[in-house]
Amino acid sequence: MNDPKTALENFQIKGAIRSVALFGGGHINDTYKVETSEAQYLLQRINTDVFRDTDIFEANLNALFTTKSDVLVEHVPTWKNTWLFLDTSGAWKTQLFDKDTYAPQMADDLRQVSEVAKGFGKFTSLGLSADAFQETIPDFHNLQWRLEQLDEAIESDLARRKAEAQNLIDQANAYRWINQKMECLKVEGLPQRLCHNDTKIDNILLSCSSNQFKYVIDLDTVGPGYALYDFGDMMRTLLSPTKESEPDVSKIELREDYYVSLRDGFLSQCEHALTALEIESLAFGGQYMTYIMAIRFLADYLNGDVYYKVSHEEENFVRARNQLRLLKLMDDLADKE
Ligand code: GN1
Ligand code: MG
Repeated sequence: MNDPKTALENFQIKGAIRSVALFGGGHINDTYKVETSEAQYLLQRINTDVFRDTDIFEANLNALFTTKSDVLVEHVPTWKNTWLFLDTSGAWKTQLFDKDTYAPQMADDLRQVSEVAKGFGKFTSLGLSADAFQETIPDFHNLQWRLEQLDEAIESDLARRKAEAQNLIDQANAYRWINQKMECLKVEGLPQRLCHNDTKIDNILLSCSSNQFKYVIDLDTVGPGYALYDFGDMMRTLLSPTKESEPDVSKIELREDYYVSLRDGFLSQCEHALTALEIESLAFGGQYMTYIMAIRFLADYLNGDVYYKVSHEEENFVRARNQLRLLKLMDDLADKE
C-alpha cells in the first residue's frame, strides 16, 4: 500500500495533517513534504527493491543517531521507537523540515561550493567508526563489481541497445585502469571510513537567510567507504555547471576555481581526521566516482532503464555520455598536473 497519509500515522508527529505533497527529485526513493497544524516534515518512501535489507538500514540509523550532532536533521521515530516503518510498498522514514533551509540544485558561486564542501567535511569528521556500520546496498561503490555488472549488461543486451551504445562502451572500457589504481590504494593502506556515499549538491541543506551550511541529508547510503568516495562525488556534481541529464555535452566543463573552493572547504573541516594517503588520493576520487556513475548509467541503459527513474528513453544514455565527458576532462587535468 503506497499511502503516505496512512504511513504517517505510524510516526510520532505533532499536530493534525494539513497537506502531503510530492517533493524533490531523487532517482530511487519518493519524498513528500508534510504540513501539520504544528510543524512541517519530510516523509520518504524508501524503495526496498533497491534497499533490500531494512534491518541494516535501521541499525545504521541507530548508530548514526547515537551521537547528537547538529550536522544531521532530527528524525522522528515511529510509535514503536524505530526509525523505519515498513509496509508492502517500502520503508517509510520521517524527518523534521526546517523552513529556513533549501537544497541547492546546481553550484553557481564559490561560496556555495565551499558551504557544501564544509558540510560533507563535517560529516567526515563526525568521528563515528566505519566498523559500526554495514552497507545498505552491498558493494555499492565497489568498482570491480560494477564493471562485472556492465559486462553482464553488454553480454545480455536485454534492451537491444548495445549497437547504439558501442561508442560509450568503448570509452568506458578504456578507463578500467581506475579500478586497478583503487585496488593499489587499498593495498597501500587506504583506511575505511564512515561515508555518506551520495554527496551530491542537493543532499546538503543551506540556510535561506545566510546561505551557510545547515544539514547533511539523504542518509540511506551512509556506510563504510573511503574518504575519496565522498570527496569524489562532490567533484562529480559541483565542478561542471551542468546537470546529469544535460542535453548539450559541450556545456560540460571543469571549473578549476570551484575545485579549489571545494578542497579548501572540505579540508577545513576534516583535514585533522584524515591520513596523508587519504588526502593525497582525494582528487582521484573525482575520476573514481565519475567513472562508477558512467558505468551504472550505461549498464542501466543497456538493461532497459530498470534502476534509475527516467523522463525519456535516452536519458540514461545521455547521463552516461555526460559522465564520460566529465571523466575525460578530469583525466586530462590530472595528466597536466
Ligand atoms: C541515486 O536517488 P538519489 O538521486 O539520491 C543513486 C546515487 C547516484 C545518484 C545520481 C541508491 O541517488 O548513487 O549518485 O542517483 N543512489 C542509489 O544522481 O543508487
Ligand atoms: Mg541518495
